[in-house]
Amino acid sequence: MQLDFPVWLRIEHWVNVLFVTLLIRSGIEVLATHPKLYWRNDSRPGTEWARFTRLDMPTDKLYDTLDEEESYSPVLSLPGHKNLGMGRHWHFLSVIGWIATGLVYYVLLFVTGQWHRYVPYSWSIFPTAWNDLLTYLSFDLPPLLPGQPFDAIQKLSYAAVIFLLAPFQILTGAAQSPAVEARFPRYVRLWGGRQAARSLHFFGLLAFVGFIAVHLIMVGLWGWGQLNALMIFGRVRDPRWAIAWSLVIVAAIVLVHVAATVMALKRPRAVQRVLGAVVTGVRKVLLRPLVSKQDYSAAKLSDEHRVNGKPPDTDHYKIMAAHDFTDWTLEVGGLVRSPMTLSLEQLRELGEQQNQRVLHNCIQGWSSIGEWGGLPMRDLVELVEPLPQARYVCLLTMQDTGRDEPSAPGTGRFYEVIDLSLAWHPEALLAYEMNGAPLPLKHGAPLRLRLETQVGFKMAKWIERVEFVSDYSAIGKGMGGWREDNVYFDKNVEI
Ligand SMILES: Nc1nc2c(c(=O)[nH]1)N[C@H]1C(S)=C(S)[C@@H](COP(=O)(O)O)O[C@H]1N2
Ligand SMILES: [Mo]
Repeated sequence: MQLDFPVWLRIEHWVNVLFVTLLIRSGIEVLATHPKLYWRNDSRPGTEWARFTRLDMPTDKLYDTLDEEESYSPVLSLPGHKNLGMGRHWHFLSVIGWIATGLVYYVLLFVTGQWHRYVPYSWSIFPTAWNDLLTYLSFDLPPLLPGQPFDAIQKLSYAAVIFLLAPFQILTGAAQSPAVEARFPRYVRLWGGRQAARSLHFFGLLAFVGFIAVHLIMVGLWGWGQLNALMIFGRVRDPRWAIAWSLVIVAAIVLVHVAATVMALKRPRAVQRVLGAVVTGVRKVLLRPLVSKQDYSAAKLSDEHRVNGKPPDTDHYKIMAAHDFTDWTLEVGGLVRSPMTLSLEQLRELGEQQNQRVLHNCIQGWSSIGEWGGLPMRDLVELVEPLPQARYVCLLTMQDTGRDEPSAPGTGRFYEVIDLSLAWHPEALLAYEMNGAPLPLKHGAPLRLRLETQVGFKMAKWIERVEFVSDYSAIGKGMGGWREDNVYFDKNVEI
């Protein structure tokens, strides 16, 4: 009887344990930043079908989704304590590692013929599995399939995890990428929408946790030492050795988790730089080429578009608002041939107004659909004629976070830097209208950015200056935006 597991499979198994557990903990961190699940794309407050928070939001004043964030323990989430930026870096690094491991696994499974063990190829496995279940329920162990190391239930559950659950998590994960959603809106509809994909991704998490729990119990029942001997040495050996080695391996995995957590909490900038570089490399190849093709129908517009960030709390801003921003001006300068200062009126007359009905994706996980009207970025770029050295566009806002958002983990003027190449995208928009009316104050009046393949934080609101630059390392803390500087988000955020 061929019971042995080839060495590649044993290595794959333990590497997989590492990545899946990293994915689970970092995924919980991502969930913590908006611990509510919805079915509908508008993520309307109160319509969540599940919530993992006790925080209640005020009804009498403006709150934003940053106020809804939860702080979980580092034991549960990677790294815990409201560190979405770090959680995402670990999640995406692990996704890359996990998918790479999975691809190698699939290939080797079929090349070596091991697939026989994992792919059910006869219907008779179902009645056998039913009998096995009855055996388990009478607290007995069922027989193994002839010539195979598993019983029927085991075989079916491994097949389900390998060929259904893992692809399901990848597909529902991809359905949450704003770039994928912007380019393939129908694909997201296939899952029932952006929030349904997020909810399903959560079910996938539960399924993985459930599988791991049952798997561990079963290994315990069948004999921890015996089965670990097979998965570590590839053959039956003294179970005491296997138990010792299994503990060493588990300890090593725990050590990686502890190191990842401690690094994220103590050296977030280093983690951001190193992991961000890896993830950005992959993201730029896979997602950067995608261009938004969204055009939702008017009926799909969210009655209530969620908000992030609090408006400038100054008399100057309030007076401008009271005057419908007739005394506001936009400065456009930096590395351009023709710098200009534009009033709102002039900006409106500069080019033809473009309208787009699109899904907004906050990095925290909520979404809403809105219609935005304004001047395409490329019209402005063509007008001011950037010099050849210009590679980025920096959007400076009137919002001082220390003053306007005191609970924010940072101070200073909110700004964001985008790659100049993104400014040419057909749906890169300097919006002055929302849903057919002048931009509301909370959504960034008088001017905000729309960048439909990126997550929401890049779309600076309350803009007053647009600067073309060759380098952003001297702006703020040099990471390419206020959020990048202060909460360690990645600068390239197609997911
Ligand atoms: N100036 C400024 N712009 C900002 C923010 C902010 O805090 N300050 N938040 C960003 C984030 S995180 C998101 S999700 C979107 C939210 O846009 P909305 O409030 O119009 O939905 O604005 C972005 N623009
Ligand atoms: Mo956001």
